Amino acid sequence: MPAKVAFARDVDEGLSKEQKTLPSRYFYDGTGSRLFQQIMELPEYYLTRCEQEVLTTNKQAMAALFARGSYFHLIDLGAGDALKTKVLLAELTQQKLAFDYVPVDISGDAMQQLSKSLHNEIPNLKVEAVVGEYFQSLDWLQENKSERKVVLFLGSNIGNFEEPESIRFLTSVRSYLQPGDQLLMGVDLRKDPEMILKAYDDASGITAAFNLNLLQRINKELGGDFNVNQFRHYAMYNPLEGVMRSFLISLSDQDVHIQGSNKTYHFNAWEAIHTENSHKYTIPQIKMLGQLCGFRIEKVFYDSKQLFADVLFAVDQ
Ligand code: AVJ
Repeated sequence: MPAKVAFARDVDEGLSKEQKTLPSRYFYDGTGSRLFQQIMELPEYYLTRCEQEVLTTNKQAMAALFARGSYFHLIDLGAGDALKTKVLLAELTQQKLAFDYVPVDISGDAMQQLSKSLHNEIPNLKVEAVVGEYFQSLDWLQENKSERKVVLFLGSNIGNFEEPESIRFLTSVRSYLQPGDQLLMGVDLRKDPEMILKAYDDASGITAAFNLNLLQRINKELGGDFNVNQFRHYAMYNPLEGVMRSFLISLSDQDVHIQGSNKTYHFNAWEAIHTENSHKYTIPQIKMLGQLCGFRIEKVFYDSKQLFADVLFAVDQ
C-alpha cells in the first residue's frame, strides 16, 4: 500500500473514533524530524544527553560484549541522525570489529543524510540504510536470519508502544534472532514526575510545535484544512502507570475537512486528540518484558544519575 494511502486511512480511522487519536509515527516528516532534532537539544529533554553519556562511558565494555569473533550486522531501529550510534560505530571501527551497519528509519531524508555523513566520517564502514517502519525492518531481519546480529533499539523508542504492542514487536524481533545474537535497548526510567513533564512541555514551545506539526502535515499531504491556531499542545504524566501522554486540544467548536478522506470531522471545544504515549520503566519491568519475549538481561548500563538505561539483552536458547 502506498505510504500516502496508509496515512490517509490511519488519520481517518483515528479521527473517527469516539476518543480521537493520531499515531505518533506520523510526527516524522521533514519538518517533524528537524523539530525532533531540536527537542533532543532542549535543556529539559534529558533523555538524549543521558543516553549519550551511557554510550560514551560504556562504549568499550559494549564493544567487548558485541565482539564474538565473527562478522555481524549492527541493525539500528529508528536510527534518525544516529548521533548516539556514531559513538559506538567509532569504537567498533577502532577496535577493528568485523561488522556492517544497517540503520532503519521511517524518514527517507534522515537515511540519506546519515549515509552521506557516515561516508565522510567513517569511510570504511559498510552501510546499508533501510527506509521503512519498524515492522518492515523485520523483513530485513528475516532475510538475513542465519547471520549474526546485534540489534539496537535506542532512545526509548520502545516507549511509544502500548504494552501489548511492545510485546508483539519484541517477540517478532526475537523470532528472527538466534543464540549469540543481542539486543541493546534504551529505556527511560521512572523519576521525578516534574522532570518528566517538563521534558514533554518545554518552555520554548518546541515540543508543542512538534505535536502541532502533525496537523500541518495532514494539511499538506492530505489536503486538510486544520486551523493550527485552534489547537493547543497538552502533556500530562501519570505516575501510577509511568506513562507520559501528549494531546492536541481543540480550543473551539470546529469542523475540519480532509480531502484525502473526503470527510468532515467535528471537534467540540476542549475535545482532545491523543497523539503520543512515552512509557517510563523500572528495571524489573524491563526484565519481565524481556522474559516474556524470549530475552535475558546480559547487562544494564546507566548514566551517572540513573535517569536512563541501555539494557543489553541476550537471546535465550
Ligand atoms: C523519539 C519516541 C523517544 O517519546 O521521548 C519527544 C519522542 N515526543 N518529545 C519520546 C518525543 C515528544 C520521543 N521518542
